[in-house]
Amino acid sequence: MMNFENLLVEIVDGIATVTINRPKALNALNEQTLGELQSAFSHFAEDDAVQVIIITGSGEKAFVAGADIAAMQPLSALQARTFAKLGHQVMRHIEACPKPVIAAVNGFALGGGCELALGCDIRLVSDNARFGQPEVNLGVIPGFGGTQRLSRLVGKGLAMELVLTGDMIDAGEAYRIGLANKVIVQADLLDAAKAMAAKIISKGPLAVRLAKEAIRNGLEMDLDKANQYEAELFGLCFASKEQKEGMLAFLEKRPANFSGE
Ligand code: DAK
Repeated sequence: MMNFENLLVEIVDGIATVTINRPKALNALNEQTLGELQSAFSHFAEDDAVQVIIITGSGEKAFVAGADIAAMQPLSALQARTFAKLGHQVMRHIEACPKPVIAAVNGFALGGGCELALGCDIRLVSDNARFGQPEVNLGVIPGFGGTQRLSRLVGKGLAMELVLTGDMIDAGEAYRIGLANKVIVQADLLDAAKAMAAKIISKGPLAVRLAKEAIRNGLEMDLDKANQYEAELFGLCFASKEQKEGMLAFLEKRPANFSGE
C-alpha cells in the first residue's frame, strides 16, 4: 500500500516521515511523484496510526529543486494545464490534511519545492536551505499556487520581489520574512521536526485538529465570520472527553492524559 517509487514513507510513534527520493534530480517533482504524494496523503488522512506528517527531501543538498524541468519542457499548453492542476490538487490535499504537516526543508526549496513547503503548516529549515521562485528564469510563472500562498505568508511586496526577480534567499532571510519558522543545523533538522511532531501529538488530538481547521479556514473569511467560526469550533471542544480531562488535570495540578489510558 505504502510502496512508492519516488517516496520513502516511515510511520513510527504516530509520525509519518515522507522523504521525496529522487536525489539525482535534486528531488524534482514529476507527475509520478505528485501522484504518489496524493495517494500517501489520502492514506494518512484515514490512518489512525498517523497523527503528524513530516515531509523532507533525500540527501543533504535539496528539499525539492522544483517541478521537473526535463519533464515539463516538451509539454503543450493543455498538458501544462493538466500538470499544474495535479500540482494544485496535491498542495491543497496537503494543506487540507486533517493532521498537521511539518516541512523539514533540508536544502534547496525552489519553484514547486518552495510551493510544496508553503502547502505545509510549519516550515523547519536547515542552515543550508535556500528558497526561491525562479520560474521567470524559465519563461513561466509559479504553477503550484506560489503566487498566492507566498503572498499570503510573507506579504505582497516580498512575494513580488521573489517571484519577479527569481532571486534565491538563504535560511536566515527566510526566517526573517516568516517563510521559515526556525533555522536548525542540518544534522539536527529531522530530530527537531520529530520532537515538534511528538510535542503536538502529546496535546489533545481533537483540539489540534480543530485549531488547524480554525486557522486555515478562518484566513479565507472576513474577521467577523472567522471569529464566529472559531466560537463554533471552541464550543465543539466541550463535547469531547479531552476538554474534561485537560481542564480537570489543570485543576488537580497534574499533567493531562489525552491517550484515554
Ligand atoms: N528539474 C529537473 N532536474 C533538475 C532540477 C529540476 N527542477 N533541478 C536540478 N535538476 C537536476 C539537474 O539537471 C542535474 O541533473 P544531471 O545534469 O546531473 O543529470 C542534477 O539535478 C543536479 O543539479 P545541478 O548539477 O544543476 O546542481 P547544482 O548544484 O549545480 O545547482 C540548483 C543546484 C538547484 C541551483 C540547480 O540545479 C537549479 O537551478 N535547478 C533548477 C531550479 C529551478 O529552476 N527550479 C524551479 C523549477 S520550475 C506550471 C507548473 C509548475 C511550475 C510552473 C508552471 N504550469 C504547468 C503552469 C513550476 C515550476 C518549477 O518548479
